[in-house]
Order: sequence, then C-alpha cells, then structure tokens
Amino acid sequence: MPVLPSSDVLWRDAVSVLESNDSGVFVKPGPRQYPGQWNWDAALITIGLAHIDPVRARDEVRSLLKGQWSNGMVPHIVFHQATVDYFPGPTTWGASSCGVSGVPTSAITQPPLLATAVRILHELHPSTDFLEEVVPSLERWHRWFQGRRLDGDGLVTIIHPWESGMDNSPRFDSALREVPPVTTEFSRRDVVHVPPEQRPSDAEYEAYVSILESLRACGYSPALSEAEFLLGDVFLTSILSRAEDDLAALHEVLGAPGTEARSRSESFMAALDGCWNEDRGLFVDHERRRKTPVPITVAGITPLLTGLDTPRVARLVEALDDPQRFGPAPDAQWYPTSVAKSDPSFQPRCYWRGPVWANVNWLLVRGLESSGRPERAEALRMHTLDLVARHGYWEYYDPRSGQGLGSENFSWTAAVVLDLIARPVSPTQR
Ligand code: 9WN
Repeated sequence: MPVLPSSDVLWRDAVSVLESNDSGVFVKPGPRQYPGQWNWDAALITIGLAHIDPVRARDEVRSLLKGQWSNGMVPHIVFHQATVDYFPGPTTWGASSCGVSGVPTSAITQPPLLATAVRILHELHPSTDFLEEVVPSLERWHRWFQGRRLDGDGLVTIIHPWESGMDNSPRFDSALREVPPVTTEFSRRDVVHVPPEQRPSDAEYEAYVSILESLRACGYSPALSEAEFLLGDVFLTSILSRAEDDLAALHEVLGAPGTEARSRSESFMAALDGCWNEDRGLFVDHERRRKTPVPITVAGITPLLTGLDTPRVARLVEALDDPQRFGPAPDAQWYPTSVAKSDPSFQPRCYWRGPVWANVNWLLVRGLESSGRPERAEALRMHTLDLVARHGYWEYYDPRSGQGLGSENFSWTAAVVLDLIARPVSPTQR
C-alpha cells in the first residue's frame, strides 16, 4: 500500500496512535484533551479503522449511535460515563441530555460525516447485516436535520459554534457578539494540557457556555428564530449534502430506493448555489441576523465535497493555491490555512483561526477528487502526508513551520493518514 518512501513508518505510527487512544468502547480524539467520543472524530476514526480492523470500525459506529436521541439527533459528544475531566461535561449539559440507551451526551450535533464513513467501510468490507443495523439510524439523523436545523434558505443552520466543528473560526465572531453574558461561573479544563494561546479566548468560551445555558433553558429545542446564535453554514451543508448522497447509495445496497436522500442532497446543493460569491470566488455562509461580511475561511472551499462540475471549481482551486489566501507561501509553505492569510483575523497558531488541519485536508482531497481534479487532489494528498511525516500526529499545525499544535497523538490525523495512504486518488470519480 505504501506510496511514500517512509509510508510504512507513517502507517505503523498511525496504527499505534489509534491503538493507544482506544478506550475499549471508543477511540478518544486525543490522549488527554478530549475524554469522550466526539461525533465527526468518530466518523473519521471509523474510516481509519476500516483499513486495519473492520470489526473494531463497526463497533466505533455502534458506540456513537448509542448516544442517538429519540428524536434522531446524534450528539456532538457521547460521554459514555457520568464523570469526565472535561468542561462542559454531563452535569453541565443536564440529566435530560442522554441517548436512548441512557448514555450521557451533549445536546447539540456536529458535522454529519458518519454516512460517508459507513459507505467507505462498506466498500472496503461489505456487510449488509451491518448496514441493516445502522442505515435506519443514519436516516433518522438526516431527517432530524430537515426538521430541526433548516431555515428558509435551505442551508443547514447551526445554533452553536461547536456544531460546526470549527469552534472559534472567525466566521462566528459577528454572531457571537450578540450573545448575552454568561450567568454561571465555570473553570476551563481545555487549557490544562494545551497552551491557552492555541485555544479559544476566555470571551469566546463564555459565549459558548452562555449559548449552552440558553439552550438548556428551552429543553434543547429552540425555535430557530429564537436561538441566540444562528448561522447558515456552508461547511455543514456541504458535508451533509455529500453524506445524503452516500446514504442514498447505502439504501440502494439494501435494495431500497435512495431517492429521498438523493433529493435532499440536491436541495442542499441548490442552497449552496445561493452562497456563491463571485467577487471572492468562494462560497460564503449566511449570517442570519447581521449582514457584516463573513471572514475569508477555508469553509468557503468545502462545497467541492459535493462533486461540483462548474467553472467555479477553477475559482476554488485558485483560492486554494493563492499564497495570499490559503495556498503555500514563501514564509508559510504548509496549506491550506484555515483562515486566509490576508484576512485580518488570521492567527497562524490559534486553533481554527489559521492553522492547518489534517481532517480538512482530507475533506478537500476527497472533494477535489469528486470535482474532477484528481491531479490537484493527489498533490494535496502527498503534501498532507509529508506534513505529518515530518511533524507527527498533531491536532493542528502552524502553517509557517509545520510545528504541531493542540493535542499530541491525535486520532483523526492518524485516521486520515491511513486513508490517504491506502486509498489513492481515483482519476475518474465525479
Ligand atoms: C468542543 C474533538 C473536538 C473536535 C472539534 C474541535 C474541538 C471541542 C473542544 O475538539 O472541539 O467540541 O473542546 O474544543 O473544534 O472539531 O471534534 O476533537
């Protein structure tokens, strides 16, 4: 399988990161920083495990789905235990916050990559028994988005920055300014193992907790018009559009029509169409309440995941390669940065405000592949493997030096490395 001279070492180390983070029930995102099972981490980890242990990969999906709520939502964190060294943990989210099987969870969701992961797992190791077990849960979750997170323009609307997975992205700055002050005292646990300057600020954390408080006060069931934080999210919409397509394929494997899921996917693509910004050559989120310009972030390239076949692909690739925006520059060779270097909010070492993230690179490799740019996908695939080979399995990376930041031995970085090594770019996908 190896594609790089050093890929056998890369492979072995990636396997050992996943093994060392395995709690027995789920693979933790990192050894110390994140003690629960996070939703989109679990999907990526499933893709990694699919290459080394399909039985364990299926269990990863089952563990996440234990947290599914009776209304269909799959929460952003499934804690699996009542006490964890994380804030906000199960007590803060509240007793009503648990999956049908009684497992404590958070009460918001995260990027729905799971159907995509299950499809990859099935293609590598077919099991219709497993699909029969999990496809109905995936269908219920995707329908939940239709009922609870769709606003007039057809985009997936997030009600907390944590739902996006890109927590302190400057995309959320303007909406966060509207959030009222937090009323409870709390102590941050996320800056114990990671330097505070690489994490969200105290003001951002206070806003995150304030939104949580208001959501808890309404039983985690806000009317979208009343939610304190609202954003029509191009990133989540792109991921769900792709996932609907993957879910349709899974329905078809089981002999059922995939028509509904496919038509939901098409509606999301139509909604994304309305987010195109010709001046920027990027897709742009819809700010629901204020009309301030949204900062220029990598989220704007991610509709590639839906398999675009318009001249817009060339504009997106231009942005990806532009040294002023996301591309390699003489003083910052690692790319894509999570925020454009030219954007005033760019901070190369702060979390989702500048660093390079291997999971985003994976999404873009697969997106370029699906949008008819295999040669560009291949270049980004090799670049990402090179970054990890030189600097190790970190949560995110400084685009200037490649230095690893955030949590060490990070599971999704290991998982995407396995997939990037084992599934080379396909020249013909569209
Ligand atoms: C809050 C686990 C998660 C990722 C998110 C990432 C970060 C949590 C945190 O870690 O978020 O959900 O405590 O900062 O932003 O994408 O899923 O890896």
